[in-house]
Amino acid sequence: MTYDFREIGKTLSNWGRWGTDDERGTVNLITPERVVHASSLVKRGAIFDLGIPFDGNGPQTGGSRINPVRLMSETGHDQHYPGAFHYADDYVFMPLQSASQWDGLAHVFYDEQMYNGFPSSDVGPHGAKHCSIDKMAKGILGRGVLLDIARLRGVDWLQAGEVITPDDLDAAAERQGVEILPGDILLFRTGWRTKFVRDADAKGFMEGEPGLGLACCEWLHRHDVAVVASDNWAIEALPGEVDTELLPVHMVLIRDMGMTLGEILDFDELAADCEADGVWEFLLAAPPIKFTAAVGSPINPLAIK
Ligand code: UVW
Repeated sequence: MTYDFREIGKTLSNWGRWGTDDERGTVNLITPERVVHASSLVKRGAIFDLGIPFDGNGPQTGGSRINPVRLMSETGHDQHYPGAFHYADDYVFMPLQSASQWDGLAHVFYDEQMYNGFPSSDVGPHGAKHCSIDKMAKGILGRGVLLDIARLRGVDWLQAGEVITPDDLDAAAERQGVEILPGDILLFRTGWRTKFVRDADAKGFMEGEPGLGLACCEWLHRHDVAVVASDNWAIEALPGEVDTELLPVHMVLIRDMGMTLGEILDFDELAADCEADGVWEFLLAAPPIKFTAAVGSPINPLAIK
């Protein structure tokens, strides 16, 4: 199939929708009313940790992205303070994009423009002048909905390059008896993280992946989804549908629609619980760390039912 991602992006553009100076994009759809509603979804006090461990066993294979490296600057030994006091300190060296993370709105651009028409030259060695992740400091929290595409297809995981369509998203919502509402944080499970946990094959995890096809951009726009996140590393199917473009879904969602993307999450425990109790909606709390001028952020996402 031939896709003109620029044409799709133009049709679905949210530039100007929240003002010409907006730097938050579809996160604006999480209104105070939606937050109040999301908080009402906490019924049992059950908390699900959707983050992957920040350590050397992650899926990164090197090159521009490595797994987090943590070093001890103080171990508490050989310290001689007055009285009984000892302390330990550590620090971390890591790409902000190496484990569970938000892709911010300055992370991806094309034709010299990023979301809302800000020039891509705003991003340089010192970071991003506009659309940096710290602009999301008061997010990202709202009604989360999990669509389990792997369960829909009756497999442990989808295969690399397997494209998820709008019909799949509708079919998963119907099977699960859940409705997508404006301002939702949509999580979709491909099983790709499940495969990584089972195989510990970082190269296989990063070489390709199942994920959204370009047609899902219109679906996300039509449902006024605020944020989308997955258990794969780039949201979209790889290899993708456009031979000549690396990540066309990224370009439409981030640059044209102003949508923050969540990557490399782990939904397995949550999905099993949702399958057991039939409740696929919850409060989702995943604020970014407000690194000034950064284009993304690690997250510790929690689903609360
Ligand atoms: C790129 O955008 C290059 O990758 P990711 O979506 O994993 O951050």
